[in-house]
Amino acid sequence: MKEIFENIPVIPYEGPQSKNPLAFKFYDADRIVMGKPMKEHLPFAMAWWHNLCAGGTDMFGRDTADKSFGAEKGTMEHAKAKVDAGFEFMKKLGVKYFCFHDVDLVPEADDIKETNRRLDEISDYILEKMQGTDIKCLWGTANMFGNPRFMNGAGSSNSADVFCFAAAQVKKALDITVKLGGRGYVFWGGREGYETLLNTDVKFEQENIAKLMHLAVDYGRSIGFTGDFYIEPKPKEPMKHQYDFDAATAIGFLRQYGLDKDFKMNIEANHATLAGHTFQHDLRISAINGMLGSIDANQGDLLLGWDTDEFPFNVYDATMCMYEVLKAGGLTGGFNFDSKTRRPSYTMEDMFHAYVLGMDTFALGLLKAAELIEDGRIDAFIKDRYASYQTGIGAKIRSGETTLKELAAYADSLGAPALPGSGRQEYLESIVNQILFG
Ligand code: XUL
Ligand code: CO
Repeated sequence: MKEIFENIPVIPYEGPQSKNPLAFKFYDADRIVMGKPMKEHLPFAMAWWHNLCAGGTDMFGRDTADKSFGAEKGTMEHAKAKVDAGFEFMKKLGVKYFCFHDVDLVPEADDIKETNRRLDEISDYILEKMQGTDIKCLWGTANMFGNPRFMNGAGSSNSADVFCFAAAQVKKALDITVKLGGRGYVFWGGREGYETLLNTDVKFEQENIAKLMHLAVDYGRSIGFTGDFYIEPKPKEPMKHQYDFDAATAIGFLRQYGLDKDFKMNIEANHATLAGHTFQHDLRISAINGMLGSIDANQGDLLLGWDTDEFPFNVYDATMCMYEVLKAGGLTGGFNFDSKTRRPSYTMEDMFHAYVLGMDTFALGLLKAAELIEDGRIDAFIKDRYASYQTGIGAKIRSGETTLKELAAYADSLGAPALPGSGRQEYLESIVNQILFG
């Protein structure tokens, strides 16, 4: 078969001194880090939508990038050309997973039965392509936000008919995910939120979202899906207020509706920052609740207030992300580049440069996070910071063997309490810099 990315070779690892734009400087797939090869720490995935579909259209202008891959857009030939392009792309980069929305794979027809027939056809083709490779599906999802019928949400729609369309899409997307051996299934609540409380019954809508998720779990388990379901929290955009605001909110929702055994979080960096958190914060909240499942790897721009989906470039953030991931014992999911090249980066080469950047950023993050952990100063500091709970009154508080009365008497006996130990933030930040650049 003729190559689509004709001038692009298989991307080699050449090391930090290399000036070759089409080589990895830090991502060395087989290098062992903390007992495991990098490629196992970093199961990277290609996002079908950004990489194979998005051409750079924004509110003010049309596509700059040509993603026709030699076929006429809107046809099944084009859908297949995207599969060809995607597999060539992943092979050349050593990316082992992909993620998709149903309508990334095929053009949506007017009739859902025809869309589903197209999905059957394309998933047969993808399965064929997967054979003889070690490329797998990380997760699938249904796009329940693009079609005008979802203007008021999917599970949260005021229309029961729309709810049924959402259910039909989830069912089919689950079928395809299972057919392709996907590790997970994502719910990103695209329009599951509201614009104004003047027309919205929040409780009713949230109950319905939970119902849709329960129906999905029941169906998924009945067809042999053993992976994790994920909620991908996001506070806003496209809706003014989205129900899955952040990890803490989504985890509370899952527990409230009895979904916490089947669901974990898919944390996207740019969504966490839109919620006013750091990426690391939402990873930590997920991890301490046993719900760190998967990651949408990208970054936002703090000067802009929207979901810019940039390729990860910030090594501090990647380091702190990998610090959380290593501490959590790894991901059951992976690192999906839910990232797009900037609109003026419109060539095929740019697609590769972007993945080289993203993969190298996370490889660096992994190396530096491992060094931080092996260095031990941060862990030792944190342990020491809470040392007053190891013995005496502190130990009694932890073990629950005390009363408010006893604590008050203890405070009385102290008179004026000593200040707690210094937080030493500047010292700790200098350790991070030393490890990053020393
Ligand atoms: C949107 C977003 C989605 C989800 C999947 O902000 O992140 O692409 O990852 O629906
Ligand atoms: Co995402």
